[in-house]
Amino acid sequence: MASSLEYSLFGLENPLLDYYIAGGEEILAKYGLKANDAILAGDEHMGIYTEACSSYSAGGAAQNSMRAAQYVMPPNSTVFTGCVGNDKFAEMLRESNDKAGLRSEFSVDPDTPTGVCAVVLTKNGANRSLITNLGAANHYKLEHLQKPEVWAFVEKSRVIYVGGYHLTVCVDAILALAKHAAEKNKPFVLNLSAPFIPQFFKDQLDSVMPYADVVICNETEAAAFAESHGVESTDLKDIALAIAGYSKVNNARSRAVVITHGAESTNVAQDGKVTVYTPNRVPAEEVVDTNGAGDAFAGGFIAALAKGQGIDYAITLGHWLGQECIKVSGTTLAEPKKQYPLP
Ligand code: 26A
Repeated sequence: MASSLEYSLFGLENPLLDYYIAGGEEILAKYGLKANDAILAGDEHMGIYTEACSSYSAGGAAQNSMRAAQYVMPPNSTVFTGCVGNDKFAEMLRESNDKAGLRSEFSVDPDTPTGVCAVVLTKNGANRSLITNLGAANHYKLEHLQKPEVWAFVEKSRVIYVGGYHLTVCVDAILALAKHAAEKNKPFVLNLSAPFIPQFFKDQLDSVMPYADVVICNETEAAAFAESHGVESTDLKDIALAIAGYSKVNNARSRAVVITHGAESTNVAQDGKVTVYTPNRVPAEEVVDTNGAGDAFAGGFIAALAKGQGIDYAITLGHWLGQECIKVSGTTLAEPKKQYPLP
């Protein structure tokens, strides 16, 4: 029998293949990159995709979150869309999503290669620099989302998750999902994704923000939001309250703003107050690399919402998946699956 959570979680963003580059610090210097950042590749960065690659794995921030969400949900709970090319990398993404139990509903642009993200790890994986060439992911269109066979999954969903990185791609598709969520009173969850989104895609972000029932970001994205939106404080609690107070379309739900901060406490603002949640520390000797920790956190958070759980549970499950992610290389989680220790 199908579970009552069947396709309860719908996600949209950029399906990317992560391309791990060997060479750390030297590569950062060669291409003028920051040790911990996420950027869109400019012409000056294109050479990086011809550097020696140590491994490939499925990436794309929201696609990672959706795989993480599926990790703690019954089979067939999650479906993800975005645009890929007609190539080997697209096949690798489909295979990896299939393996994780995440349903891929990709649109295919046969003329453009699947998007790639060069990942440069330094300081034993404590820092990661992400340089994305969106390729086909940049060609996602509203028409694909509106196809009856795709929109049926939107209708079926209980929670909708959009990675803010998609604000550079197709705001119309994001707004269609956001409006559906508001009409049907489903939680619409938006991740700010990277500092460059509130900095350089402010108008796009501001057009979607009124629909966001939950905003997830980390401390650097929160700071970038504050700076671009005239929030005169560097205190994460003040920023969380300011984002929560931004105008809202669906007033049947008050907005929750979740600001993660690595191993430090997570601040959650809702209804004019801030609650602080402290994650368990992963002992240093167990940390393999922190790439994808924030994606895994978001995955746990949205899985909990789809299961009908409240914020406390969602944060705790998010913290657990984030911790499990950093104990494993890349943006993946341990196989065979670990069981979430709480009921
Ligand atoms: C538009 N950009 C820059 C991006 C990304 C991205 N996912 C979607 N759009 N830049 C990096 N990532 C993904 O972030 C994950 C780590 O959090 C990488 O693919 C990586 O898997």
